[in-house]
Amino acid sequence: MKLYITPASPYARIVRIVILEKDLGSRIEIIPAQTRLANSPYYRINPSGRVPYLIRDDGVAMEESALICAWLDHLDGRPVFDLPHGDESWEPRRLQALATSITDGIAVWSREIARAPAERSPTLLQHEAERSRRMAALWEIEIEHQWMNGALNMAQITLACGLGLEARNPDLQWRPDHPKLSAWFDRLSARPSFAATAPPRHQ
Ligand SMILES: N[C@@H](CCC(=O)N[C@@H](CS)C(=O)NCC(=O)O)C(=O)O
Repeated sequence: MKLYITPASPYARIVRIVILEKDLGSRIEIIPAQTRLANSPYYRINPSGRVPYLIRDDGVAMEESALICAWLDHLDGRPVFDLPHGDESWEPRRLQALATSITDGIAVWSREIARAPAERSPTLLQHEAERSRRMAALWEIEIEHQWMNGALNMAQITLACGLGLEARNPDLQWRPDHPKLSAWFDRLSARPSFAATAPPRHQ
């Protein structure tokens, strides 16, 4: 199989972590893609131009990190990232939504910072900076939830990949005033699958 990524993409990192956690590394070639570039040859492979993008052994291709992770998790018939059933699923689903929400905002912000200074929208930068501040304060409370502290799950992976964009965005300062979130993040970041996929630091 082939997985198209960019080294800094939090969504591609979510999939790369699942690949390592499920010990699928030898079955999947990781290929850096050239995204956000006019006429990139990558658009002939994936018309949306987005990563992550998985081309399966049967030639069928899929995008969207949550879908790719679920598919990979089920490959060996022993999924570990499925949610509990019935009423037990609401709390995990609520936390997953919150993790995706903060990650989406930080990803938009970090993408804006990657543009040429003259092309950046100050309104967008301020909007996302304020959103991330509010969401970090919320997560300082939610991080004590048992779902965020038990066996590794997709909400934990998603949140850590969003917060990990601090390496790309010097203005993303979610740590001050959030010691519990900070300690939780540092603990998870030490896991080999997280350490091996950490985004390159912004120069
Ligand atoms: N919801 C998607 C988001 C994927 C996404 O937005 N990827 C970004 C990189 S972080 C991308 O490929 N951007 C390229 C572009 O916008 O052209 C997922 O979870 O996979």
